[in-house]
Amino acid sequence: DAIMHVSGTGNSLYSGTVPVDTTLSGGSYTLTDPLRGNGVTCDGMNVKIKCDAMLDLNNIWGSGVQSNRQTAAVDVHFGVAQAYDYFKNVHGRSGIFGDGRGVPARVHYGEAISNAFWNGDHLYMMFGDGPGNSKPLVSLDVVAHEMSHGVTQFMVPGGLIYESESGGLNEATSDIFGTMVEFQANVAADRGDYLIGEKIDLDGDGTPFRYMYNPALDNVSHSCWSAGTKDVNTHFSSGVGNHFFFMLAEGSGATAFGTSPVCGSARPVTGIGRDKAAKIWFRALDVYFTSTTSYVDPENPDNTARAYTLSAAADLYGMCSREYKAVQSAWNAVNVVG
Ligand code: ASN
Ligand code: ZN
Ligand code: CA
Repeated sequence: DAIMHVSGTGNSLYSGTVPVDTTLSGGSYTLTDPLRGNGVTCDGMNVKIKCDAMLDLNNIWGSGVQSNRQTAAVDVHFGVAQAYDYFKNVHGRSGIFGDGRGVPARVHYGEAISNAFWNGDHLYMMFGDGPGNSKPLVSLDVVAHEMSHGVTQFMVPGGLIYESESGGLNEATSDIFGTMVEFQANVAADRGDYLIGEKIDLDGDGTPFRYMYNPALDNVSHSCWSAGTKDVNTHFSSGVGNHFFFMLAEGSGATAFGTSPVCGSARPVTGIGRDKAAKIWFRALDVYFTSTTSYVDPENPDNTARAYTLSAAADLYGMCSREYKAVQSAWNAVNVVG
C-alpha cells in the first residue's frame, strides 16, 4: 500500500480544533507524523506495559471531550509537533536527537496517573490521565516540557544530572521551553503565559503547577537562590532558573504576565524580550552546559548557569550589550551574584 502524509483535523481537550499531521496506510490513518521524523502518538490503554497504534477512518480525530480516547491524543500529537517545530525553526535543532528522528508519545499512560514524564532510558514520552482518568496531563506547555527533557538529555553531554541544582536547571529548561512553545503556538484557547499546567487545573481551584514570574507563589518553589536550594526537589529548585528567565525576558516588578519581585535588595531588571532570552538559554545549554552545571558552585565558579548564560549572551550580543547586562541583573535579582 502507498504510505502518504495527510493533514488531519483534531478536536483537542485544551487547544480547541488543531491540525494534526498523520499517515495513511492500509486504508487507515494513524497518528504518525511524517513531517517530524515519524513521531508516533500511541494509546497506552491505561496500563504501563504497552502502547497501541491509534487508527481512524476519516482523519478527524477526537471530539474535544475527554471520554473520547482520541481527544487527549490530539493534544499530545499537536503539542509534540509544535515543540518539534519550535526547536527546529527557532534554534535549528532537529528533534530530541538533533537528527530529525521523532520519538513515541504514550497517551493514556497507566491508571489515573497525575503526572507526565520523559523516559530517558526507553526514549519515549508518557502522559497520565490524571485523577479518575479525567484530567489528562497533555496541555501544550506540559507536552513541550516533557519533550524538552529529551532535548536536554541529548544536547548537554551526559545530560543535566537530575538531582541537586543541575536537576533544578534541567527542570527550569523544560519549563522555559514549554512556555516558549506555548507562546509560539499562540493557540486562542491557550495563549502564552508564564504558568505551567494552568489549563489542567489539577487541584480544581484554578491554580497552575508552577508560576515562573514568582515561583514561591506555590508555597514550595524557590524564587531566590539560597544555600539550601541544592537540597530540594528539582521541581522546586527550578524556581530560581524560571524566575531568572522571567525577569530576563519580561523584567521585574509589575508586568503583563504577573508581578515578579526581585530578591533581597537587588536592583530592578529591564527585560530584553522572551525571544532573546530563549536564544541565550538555548545557546548556553547547547554550547556550554555540562552535566553538573549548577546555580552557584564555590569550588567550580565557571561551571554555573550564570557564567554560561553570560558567555552565550556575549557570543550573541557582545559583552557591552544591554542583553549581557540584563543577564547579569537578572541573576543578581534571584540572588545568584557574580
Ligand atoms: N512531570 C514531571 C517532570 O517532567 C515528572 C518528573 O518528576 N520527572 O518533571
Ligand atoms: Zn520535568
Ligand atoms: Ca502555560
